[in-house]
Amino acid sequence: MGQNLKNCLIAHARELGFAVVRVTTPDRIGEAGARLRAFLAEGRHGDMIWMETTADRRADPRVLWPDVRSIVMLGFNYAPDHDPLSGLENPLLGVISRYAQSKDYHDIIKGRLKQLASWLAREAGADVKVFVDTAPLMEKPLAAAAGIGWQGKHTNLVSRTFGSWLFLGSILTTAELPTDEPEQDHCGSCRRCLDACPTRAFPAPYQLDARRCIAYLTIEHKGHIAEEFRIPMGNRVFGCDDCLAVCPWNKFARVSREIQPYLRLEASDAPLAEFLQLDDAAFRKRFAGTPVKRTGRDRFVRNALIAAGNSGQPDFVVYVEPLLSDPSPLVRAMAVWAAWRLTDQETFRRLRLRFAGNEADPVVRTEWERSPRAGNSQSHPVNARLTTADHQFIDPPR
Ligand code: B12
Ligand code: SF4
Ligand code: SF4
Repeated sequence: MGQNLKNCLIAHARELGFAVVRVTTPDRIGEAGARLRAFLAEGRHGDMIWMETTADRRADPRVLWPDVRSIVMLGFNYAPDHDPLSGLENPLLGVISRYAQSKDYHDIIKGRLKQLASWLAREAGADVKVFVDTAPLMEKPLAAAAGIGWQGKHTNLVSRTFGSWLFLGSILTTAELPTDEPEQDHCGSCRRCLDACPTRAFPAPYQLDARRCIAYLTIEHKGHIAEEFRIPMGNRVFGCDDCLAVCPWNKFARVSREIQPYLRLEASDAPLAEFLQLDDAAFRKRFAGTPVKRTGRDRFVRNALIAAGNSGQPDFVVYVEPLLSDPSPLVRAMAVWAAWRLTDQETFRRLRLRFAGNEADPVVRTEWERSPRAGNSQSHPVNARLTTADHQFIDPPR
């Protein structure tokens, strides 16, 4: 009976567009809870305080729901039809991570999960709860325990059939379903993802310091972005795909048909000039229903200004200049940095004379105190890798 039910569940999940579905139990995430605590103790979650406050539930799904007996883990394929890193070499573009170039994946998956869970509840006469990154669960260790893939050295789940491009979702249930075996680690001696990271966010293989990750800096981080990360960010304005995209297991991935109807042209890589001109209303209109809306306009324009500063295109000053008097200090600070990177000494002095006197915000004032640069930004091409000449940098162990 259990296996029949599971077979029907798998068939039903496939009809709903899920690429893979496997089952585990809540007690199988091994070291993950302890490693989460170590991650939090090191402060690697930065200002994602919600990770701290929900740690007990994350570390053990039975704390979240004591009655849970089985966890159905599902993967939704979003493999791109082109190299997601192709925009990085064009300094006129702002690059948006592949996962954010469609309708918000929570919205794509949630309805399907609910349908599947209702079916399961009916057939099994069991209780169910549905989650897609919406509850304090450790989805990657659960997916690894269910055998969807393994956590690669970049910490994301890698699948032998879908590479790095799976969104994860889960159904918790009181039904006792037959479980699947975990997948083994197939990273071997490869370290491509570790070497590809522009900000050296991996203190060791299989560990991420979120505070250094461009996904965190551009999406989650609400404050000013520290100077050491600005040049390595290149023209990435929302998220980052570098460690995912270089994984050799992606060669087995099949371009996702399921994501096609949800792709949103307005959220694809686009001219930085457009991003720099967004006001609040235009931002909300452009990114409604996509993950990008999460940052709000000010943080997004902050990111776009960093990309402009890295562009080596003095022409961008025409878009940067109006932002020197933007109401948001986050925006003004990065406008000063971008102007400093893009202009010659005389122009920067002129701008400072015009704008710095009215500046009340201490952080923005500090940005204005920079010595004008000799020469212009041509010496810093877009996506230059970090060099000691650019920054004082504390090198994490490799
Ligand atoms: C917080 C979070 C982030 C944070 C922190 C990421 C992180 N790696 O922790 C930030 C904002 C940086 C982020 C970025 C991204 N995220 Co995110 N994120 C999450 C979230 C909400 C929680 C992850 C978590 O629990 N982290 C805490 C750490 C401690 O857990 P962990 O990563 O599993 O850590 C393991 C390893 O470090 C390892 N470990 C630690 N020490 C040691 C030592 C040894 C010896 C070994 C072997 C292992 C080991 O064990 C830990 C426990 O398993 C999940 C959704 C969810 N609810 O699970 C999505 C999720 C992980 N994110 C996702 C995605 C897509 C991304 C991005 C790709 C988005 C983008 N393109 O910009 C990037 C990828 C960056 C990266 N390299 O991880 C997907 C990943 C899908 C997949 N196939 O894995 C998830 C699952 C959301 C979803 N439902 O699809 N994310
Ligand atoms: S998402 Fe980008 S910045 Fe973050 S760990 Fe991966 S390569 Fe590094
Ligand atoms: S790039 Fe290499 S080391 Fe990184 S996850 Fe893929 S196989 Fe593992």
